[in-house]
Amino acid sequence: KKIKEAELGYTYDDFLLSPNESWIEAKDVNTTAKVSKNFELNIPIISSAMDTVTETELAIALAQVGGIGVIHRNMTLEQEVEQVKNVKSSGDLTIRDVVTTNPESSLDTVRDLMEQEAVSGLPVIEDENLIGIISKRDIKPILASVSDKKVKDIMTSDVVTVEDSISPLDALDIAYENKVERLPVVRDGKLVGIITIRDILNHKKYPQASRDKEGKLLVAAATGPFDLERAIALDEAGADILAVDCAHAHNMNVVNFASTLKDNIDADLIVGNIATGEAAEALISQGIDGLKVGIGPGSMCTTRIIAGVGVPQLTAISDVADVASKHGIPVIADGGLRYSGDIAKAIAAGADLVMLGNLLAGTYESPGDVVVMNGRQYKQYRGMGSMGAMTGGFGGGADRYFQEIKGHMKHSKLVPEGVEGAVPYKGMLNDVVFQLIGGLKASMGYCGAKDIETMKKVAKFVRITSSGIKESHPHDLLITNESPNYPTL
Ligand code: RVP
Repeated sequence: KKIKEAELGYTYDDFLLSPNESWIEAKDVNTTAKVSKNFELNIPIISSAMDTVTETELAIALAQVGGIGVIHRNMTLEQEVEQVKNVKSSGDLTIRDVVTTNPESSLDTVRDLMEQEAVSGLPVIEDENLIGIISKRDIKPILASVSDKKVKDIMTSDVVTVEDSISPLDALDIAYENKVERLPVVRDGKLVGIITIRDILNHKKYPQASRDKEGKLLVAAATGPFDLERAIALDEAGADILAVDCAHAHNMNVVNFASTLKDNIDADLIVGNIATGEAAEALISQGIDGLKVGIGPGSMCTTRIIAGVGVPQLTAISDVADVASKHGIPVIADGGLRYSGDIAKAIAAGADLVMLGNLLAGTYESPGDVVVMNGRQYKQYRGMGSMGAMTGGFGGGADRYFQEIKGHMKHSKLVPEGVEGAVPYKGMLNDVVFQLIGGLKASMGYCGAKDIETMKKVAKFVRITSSGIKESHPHDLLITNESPNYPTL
């Protein structure tokens, strides 16, 4: 009876999306998606918290193009805090560590300081207050002649300053209007930083970037299901979102601890992974801000083989989304995505966005070096439940799978649920993301969906057979020129 009553579970290859009547062009669709209660992204992509996927560099690159990275936790608390801070400060329009001078300084000293620090202007500070600004241009003609003038004699005292909360566009307007290259940022007469035109223009290079209210890049960070200390430290370091990283978040100890974590942080809290509507209900009742779905679909995951447990991913997404949508909680489809078409199917099944491991591993910005095998370039990609990740880091792999690493523990005492491998080197992340989002937009055009919410509503699935899959992939030819969005391993 148990077997007879068992439901069929479906995944990406079991369906295609049916083309709909459409009044929308791919180029006009809006891919804005909610990642958690309080944060929205311009593209529906979040990177996996894995030690071969997300550290500072990838988190910055992904936030610049409109997604968000989750810094992994297979490192010490201090290292993870440092990485979060690095992402936050990288996107800050305001330079906060400013080199300054004082009114009594000699011009020789100022020139040397400018050269040493490679800056062309210095704010002048007296009794902690900003009283002027001096630039290389001001001192050059004077230094050509013998002079005993001091900073106070030639500085500009009528300084154009701005507030901390200024937008890049307003800052640019003010800089142009006043013909100045740098704008000191002042709070109660005191200097808190400086904005330069160069930084404003750099900022404008990434119009899609995911930013907080102060203009800094958004970043998420992984924490253990019971690691309150790490959660608080990451929150204080400025992480916008914390992601509880756990293989089975319907474990009731994890569920119960979620509200303790939530009560102790300002950041939004995403919890996962789950694969059923009941798990979604349980976690939502704890006040969490986002859910992560996926038990076993990951490309390097062996949970379904080792434990025999999991739910094919489209069924899991759909079951969780049915519950989450009633409460307005975003759903992240985590793992198993191989092509841009899978992203479209995940959203059509009810996900708000996708979490990518494999598709972002192997980019220039992912951790690790490129290796060459048989004349092709690869980068390492391994599961956080693999033997290497559980023993090679700081336990961030092991406790995800409720396993404990003790000093004397040998490999033979751990039961891995993931494998270690390599993926082809893919080049720069923004090129990879461009293809993925291009494919999603094409799909939304076919389905007649102007935005993600509409895609969830109007996209229709058609069930296919193994012949359908065969027909879908390129067939009956030898691929002679690999396509950037259809890699062959
Ligand atoms: P994929 O993108 O298919 O490579 O899957 C990535 C996801 O797999 C991660 O976001 C995580 O949820 C899951 N994962 C990570 N490690 C392991 C494992 O060792 N089993 N699984």
